[in-house]
Amino acid sequence: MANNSKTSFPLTADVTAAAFKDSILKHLNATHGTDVNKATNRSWWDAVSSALNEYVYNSLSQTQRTYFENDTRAVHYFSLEFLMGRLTGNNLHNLGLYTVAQEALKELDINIETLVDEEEDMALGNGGLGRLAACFIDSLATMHLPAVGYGIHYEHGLFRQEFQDGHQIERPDSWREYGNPFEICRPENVQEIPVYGYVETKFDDNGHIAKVWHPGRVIKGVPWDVPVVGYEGTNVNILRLWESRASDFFNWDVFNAGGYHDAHKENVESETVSKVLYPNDETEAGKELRLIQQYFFSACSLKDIINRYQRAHGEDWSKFSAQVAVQLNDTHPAVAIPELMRILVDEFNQDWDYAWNVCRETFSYTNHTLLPEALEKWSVSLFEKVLPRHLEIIYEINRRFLNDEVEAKWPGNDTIKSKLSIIEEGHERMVRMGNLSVIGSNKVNGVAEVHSALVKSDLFPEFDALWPEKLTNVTNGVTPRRWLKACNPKLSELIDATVGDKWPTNLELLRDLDKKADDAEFQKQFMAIKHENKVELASVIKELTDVEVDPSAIFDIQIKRLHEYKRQHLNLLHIMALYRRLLQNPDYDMHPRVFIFGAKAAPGYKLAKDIIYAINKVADKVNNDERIKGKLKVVFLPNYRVSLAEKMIPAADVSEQISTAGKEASGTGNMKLALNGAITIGTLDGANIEIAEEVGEDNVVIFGLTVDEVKAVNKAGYSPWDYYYANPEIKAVLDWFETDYFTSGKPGELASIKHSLLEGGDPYLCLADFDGYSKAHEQVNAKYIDKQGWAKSAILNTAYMGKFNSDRSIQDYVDRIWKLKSYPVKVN
Ligand code: CR1
Repeated sequence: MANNSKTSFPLTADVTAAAFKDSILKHLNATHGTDVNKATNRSWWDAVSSALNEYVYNSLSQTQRTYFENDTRAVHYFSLEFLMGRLTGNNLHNLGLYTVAQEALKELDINIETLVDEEEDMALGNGGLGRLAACFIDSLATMHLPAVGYGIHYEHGLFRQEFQDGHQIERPDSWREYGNPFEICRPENVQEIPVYGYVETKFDDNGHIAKVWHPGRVIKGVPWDVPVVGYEGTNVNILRLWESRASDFFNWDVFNAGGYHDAHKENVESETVSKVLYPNDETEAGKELRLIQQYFFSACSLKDIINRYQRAHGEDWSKFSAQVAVQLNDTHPAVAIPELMRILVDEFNQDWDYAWNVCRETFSYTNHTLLPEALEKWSVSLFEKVLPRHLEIIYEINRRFLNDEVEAKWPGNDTIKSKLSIIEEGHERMVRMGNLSVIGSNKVNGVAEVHSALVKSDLFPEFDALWPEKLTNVTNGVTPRRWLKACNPKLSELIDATVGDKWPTNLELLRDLDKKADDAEFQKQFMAIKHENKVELASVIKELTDVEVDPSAIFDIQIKRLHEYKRQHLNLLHIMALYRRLLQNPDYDMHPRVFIFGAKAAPGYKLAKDIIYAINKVADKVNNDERIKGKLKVVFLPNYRVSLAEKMIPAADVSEQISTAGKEASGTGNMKLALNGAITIGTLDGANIEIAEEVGEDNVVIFGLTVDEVKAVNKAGYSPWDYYYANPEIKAVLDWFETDYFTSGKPGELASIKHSLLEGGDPYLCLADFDGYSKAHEQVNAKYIDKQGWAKSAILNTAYMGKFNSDRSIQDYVDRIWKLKSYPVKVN
């Protein structure tokens, strides 16, 4: 009987579907005040979440107790973004309760998939950086490591994307409009955060200088805890997200002096801090509010950490850095460095040198990009206005660093001093958050081998010379729990049956699949699953875009933020070239292809939005052109997000990873797609290089300029016009943009793309790489036609992705940076 099936996980081994069903019914009424007759999907979802939370909270308490009793060293992952996606399915899977819940719901006549579709994505991030943070906290919990994620409890996550006549429209995202069953408010841990105001210099009784900051406003930080359930459920860590509110005590003054309206204005301004996530990705925001967000969550988190530390160690700071590691996810939380200095020096009267050692041992920094426009800088005047005391501290950090460390290494060298200074001189003086992060950290890492090498050679060469041990690499990874087990149940089952079910915590076990790569029967099963996943995606495509696609075509997928360096427009140029070839020669030899895109453009990034529009317009034309007999289809799925990625990735045949070499720090979508058996067409950039090394050159299709060649081309003086005149196909396709072929009656609507690639200088070398890309696609086509060859390559991609497990990344962080010990909670 279905009722009696049990889980294989220790904590939930005795949970039957019948018991889980009873628990759902109990919570439907006792927790959510409704009953089977009235319950909506939302109520059922609430009830399932509550039933699930019984196990989560139990493990959460036990985990916290274990860490406390062992006085464990912990890592604190400071990140302005956590792109969590949905939690219900993930938590059920990680607790081993998915099948049990599925059966329980079936008896209640509810389809579990419909139910988990009720949940809004928790989209508190933009792209790779935020999703990486989410994968990392999953791995930390799974590996039983003491860790807290710290971030902002945004009221609105990344905007919801709609298309109107092909144009991107941004709508607000309200992920928790009616509450969220997975978060717990913790009023006992509220913090007060001062901002603005001025600094007073005082002399104490001994004639020592003391600095007193008189803030202009105080913002209240209210923590919300999201339990992070490790695989098998024994350890549950927390993600603590700060919501800003107006501070009560401060408001009284305003209220008494200025009356209701002023007090209300204060409220609104304070609450604005956690209102929205900045939707920019890899571009600097440069806004006062953004700096306040960064300070607000860093300061709340440090106070929280110090409170916890003081409960065990009082004011003995000598053990602080032994207990506390803080990882700065990019420079966004770098203001935590002067904040910890301020706390130690101003509030706890510690000696500067002593405090500085504590800081440097506590912080480490991950760099996620080399793009100059993403390297954060704040004007000195803004800093002075918002954080006057921190600016003074930064000046002092900088003065000591330049006078002592830089002077000792390069005596009298002002050129190097001005390059390494935290302050950039110029008509507007700027605070360089990258330099601050390197100077205040113990380790600095890039996120893939090639990227880390470039961080050393191009971005921070002098820092590397000064501290040869400081700069290091940790290649990114993705959690196989969400990105294979949960999102691709059919393939997971086949893998379980082939190599056993231990792979979700030891992805290297997939390597054994290589023994089956030539086995015709296994190939058939593997490709049959891919086909079923494609059938499912085809119905999602139909539902979202009304376009019919044939699941036996090649599904070629590019999913990532829209950015010139990621070159969705190179993909588009090639699609147009294929279209043209088909028009010119209806017998043009190609297996039917569906090009599928998913991407959001930053709302202020005009060209990125133009590229979305162009893809949608070309799609319209191509999809409705009977002359090409359905050989080519193009779809752009709206509102790309984690939950949509989970539907797309299992259905991909081809993974587009085509950034200009040297620009994509790592990429993580490339790993997810390959793990699910897609074959990469890619440049030698970021983690593509390591993926190619792992899966072997027969199982990827590499093209294009290398990092060194890109440098050489730019040095020699690149002219896109040379390619325009030399290659008639490039010329024809670019000229097409200026006609009204795709925008009937409105010629020139797509001209900005041509313009950026010619007059604009083609900064990302699309035209230089076009020919290589086009030939690489011919290779893909030939490869696909060889059914067995393709199946073998697809299997080997899955088999050889072991390295790209985020557990391996976390182990590297532990070994090279955090030095943590694991504390598995004992199961009684
Ligand atoms: C990089 O562009 C990388 C992620 C995670 C992004 C991408 O290649 O995989 O970080 N960088 O490391 C980023 O968002 C602000 O920088």
